[in-house]
Formats: sequence, C-alpha cells, structure tokens
Amino acid sequence: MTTIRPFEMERPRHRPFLIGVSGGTASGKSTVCAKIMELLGQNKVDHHQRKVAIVSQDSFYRVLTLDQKAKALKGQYNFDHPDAFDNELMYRTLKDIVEGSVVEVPTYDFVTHSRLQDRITVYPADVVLFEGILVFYSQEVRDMFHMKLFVDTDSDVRLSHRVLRDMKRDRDLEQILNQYTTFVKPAFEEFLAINLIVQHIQDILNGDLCKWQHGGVVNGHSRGFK
Ligand code: UZR
Ligand code: MG
Repeated sequence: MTTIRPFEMERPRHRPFLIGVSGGTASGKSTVCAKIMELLGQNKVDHHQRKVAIVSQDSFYRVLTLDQKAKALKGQYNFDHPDAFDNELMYRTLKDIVEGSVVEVPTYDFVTHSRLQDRITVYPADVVLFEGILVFYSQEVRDMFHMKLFVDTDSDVRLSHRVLRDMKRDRDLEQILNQYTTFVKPAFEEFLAINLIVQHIQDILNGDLCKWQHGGVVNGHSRGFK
C-alpha cells in the first residue's frame, strides 16, 4: 500500500530564536520591535514569507466581565497586574511558537478594553520578538527567551507618551493621570523593576553566571536601549 504524505509533514519545523522585549508603559517597546523589523527589511514582506515576527503581550489581555469593564472605563481596573493577562493562553501560544507551529493570536481593542473577533495568524519565523510590560514576570515564560531586551526610557518621557496615546484612546487627562499613579507606576515598581533586579541577583546566587557574562541576557539599565 502506498501512503501519500503532504510535503509539509516531511519538512523540519522552524524553531525560532525567541527575543523578549520588555520595559515600562509607553517606553517604546513596539517601536523598537517595528524598527528592528524595518531595518531587517521584513516589514514589506508577506506574512507567510517573513523571517521575523512580532507578537505583543497586549494580545493576551483577559476578556473582562461586565463589572470589570465598567471599572476599566472609569480607569479603576488594574491592567498592569500580572493577573490582567491570560497567562495560560500566553504560555501555550509561546510554547507553540517555540516549537515551530503556526499560531493564532487574539487581537485587542484599547478603546473598549475588549478582545476582538479577529485573530492574527503567526507563521513560523526565524526570529520572533515578544514584547510587553510583563513578559519577564513569570519564570516559565522568561526561561523560553533566547535573548532579553529591556527598553529603558525615563519615566517623564514615558508618562508624556502615555498621556498623548491614552487621549487618542478617548480618555480624559484626569483619568489617565489617576490610573497612572494608582496602578501603572506602582505595578511597574513592584512587578517590573524590582522583579528584574531580584531575578538578576538570583541568577548570580545560583552561580548561573555564564548567561550574562556571555551577553546572552540583556537586562536592566546598564545594557538596555536608550
Ligand atoms: P504598553 N491598557 C489599557 O489602558 N487598557 C486596556 O484595556 C489594556 C491595557 C494599558 C495598561 C498598560 N494600563 O499600562 C498598558 N493601564 O496598556 C500596556 N492602565 O501597554 O506597554 O504599550 O504601555
Ligand atoms: Mg505597546
């Protein structure tokens, strides 16, 4: 008996090089990723043919209940806490990406704080950039990255970017600033800044020195982008 197998099954799967890009809100993470893509001449290439892909952590914001959405519209929902993300879906999707599978990523609307119907198909690429405020928060996700970048932008610059961006998202100044001082800034300090330092010290205590000595990990202020 003859079996005919599709050509696709015989091909070795791509196993992409996964780069994590983190940094505070409005630090320019998406811009850095877009710039890398552009400089590699990848932005004009058809999705199927792309060697570099960008996936954003924003795509994995949880679907809110009516009650949570009402809070969100008043600027009283904490989108900067790790629990605001569908961490399971994020982990599974990244795992699939690392294994070279085609994945579907949800899309998100910041005006209505909701997940949209459309999904984006991400085809296996040689390099995948995964960007977001808390992509280095969980150990499981952190361990998947082959390289980590931290976009280090002064907080006054970030706040002014953030105000301009949120106003385009139909929010008023008072709400933007309230949300920033209540949620965004404290969460940055607790989950991003302190976590990165603790993680770095833990690497040293574990004797896991080679990672950063060989430049495999680019964390924190001294080696971040400006
Ligand atoms: P970046 N965010 C919203 O404003 N609305 C949402 O529905 C979901 C997220 C914000 C979130 C976080 N915080 O600071 C920011 N708030 O998006 C993360 N408040 O996106 O890394 O591009 O700043
Ligand atoms: Mg962004």
